[in-house]
Amino acid sequence: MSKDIKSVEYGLEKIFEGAADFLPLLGTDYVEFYVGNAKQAAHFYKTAFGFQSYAYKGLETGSRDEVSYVLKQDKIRLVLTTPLNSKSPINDHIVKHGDGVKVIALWVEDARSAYEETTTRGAKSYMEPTVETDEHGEVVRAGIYTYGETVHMFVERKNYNGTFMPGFKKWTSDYNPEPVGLKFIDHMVGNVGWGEMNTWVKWYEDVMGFVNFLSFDDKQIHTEYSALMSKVMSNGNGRIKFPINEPAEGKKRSQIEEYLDFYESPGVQHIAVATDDIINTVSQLRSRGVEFLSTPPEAYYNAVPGRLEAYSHELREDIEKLKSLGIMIDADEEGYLLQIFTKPVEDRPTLFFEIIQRMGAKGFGAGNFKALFESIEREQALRGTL
Ligand code: TYF
Ligand code: FE
Repeated sequence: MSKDIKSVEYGLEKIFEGAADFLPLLGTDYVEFYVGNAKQAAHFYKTAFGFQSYAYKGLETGSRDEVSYVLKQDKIRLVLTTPLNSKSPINDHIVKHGDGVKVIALWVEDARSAYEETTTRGAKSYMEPTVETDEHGEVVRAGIYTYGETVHMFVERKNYNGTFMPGFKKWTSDYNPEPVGLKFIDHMVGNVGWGEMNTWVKWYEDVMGFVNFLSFDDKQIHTEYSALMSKVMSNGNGRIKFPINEPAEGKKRSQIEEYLDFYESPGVQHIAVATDDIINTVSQLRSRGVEFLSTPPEAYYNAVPGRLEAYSHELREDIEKLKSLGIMIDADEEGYLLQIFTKPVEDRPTLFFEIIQRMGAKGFGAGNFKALFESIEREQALRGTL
């Protein structure tokens, strides 16, 4: 694993050396999906993933062209948006990409400054600073484009104490499935085209002031059949982490290429959500019908104790339970991590979720890449896309 770590110490309080402070980010504010049927998507994320009803806008609130459901689980907010007529530009997004992530919203102190600092550094504007108000105060938002048609929205809410945002009403429902223990977004990964990874690495460095703190090349990320490259970008306080993947030549089709073919452009590949009890979270998700990639083979689990011993970490969880749920284990100097990946959550093989529990480790599961990618290839083979 090649590490160009420029940080003194990774952590919420420590600022990476070299990371610029012209764009202070407080965290992820929300993730907005454009979907074909927001009502049904909301039901799915409540029933299957344990999200809670939070806010709503639609015909009842005076929104004539689109409907949005906001779901919440601990710090995570998902917004599911669908058009109400054929004139909405949201239709074009859905026609081209299918259901997918349109907006990765970032929580800031000052949205005008965030817009100013990034657009003067070359960001393409999506939305100029816009103030929305209601009786609970004001929210200021501004947006810039990143890869593909994906957008970063800067959200300033220091003068707002209502539910979510002006234009939304609180959404209460009689149907409230239990949360499954999802806490916050650990990282969100973007897939970009052939030869474009370094362009986007530089974009995150120059425009957003991020640093590249981990890199994996195709010699590290490959199976017998396929390959990819990945670089992890982080902001200065480490709260926002965006790995960027690019396909690489292999004997067969890279999973990144498959994504690009079906999403028909670069876009968000996976959302990694953190839990502090992955055994319970994954048991719940499985019983609610969430589909995960096939379980790694016996040989994978046989190698786990050695991997942990190499770094003198003691596994606190029961390995038999992890194995029966298909959860993978990776270790590095600082600790270990537990992770598992869902199958794509729509019919196109595009967006999927990762469930992750960090036990000190700050990496991305490089030791699991081979088992993971072989599992993805088994799915690709079934789809005839390998
Ligand atoms: O975010 C990561 O880097 C890990 C591993 O196509 C990964 O979750 C990397 C590439 C990929 C799927 C998972
Ligand atoms: Fe990941």
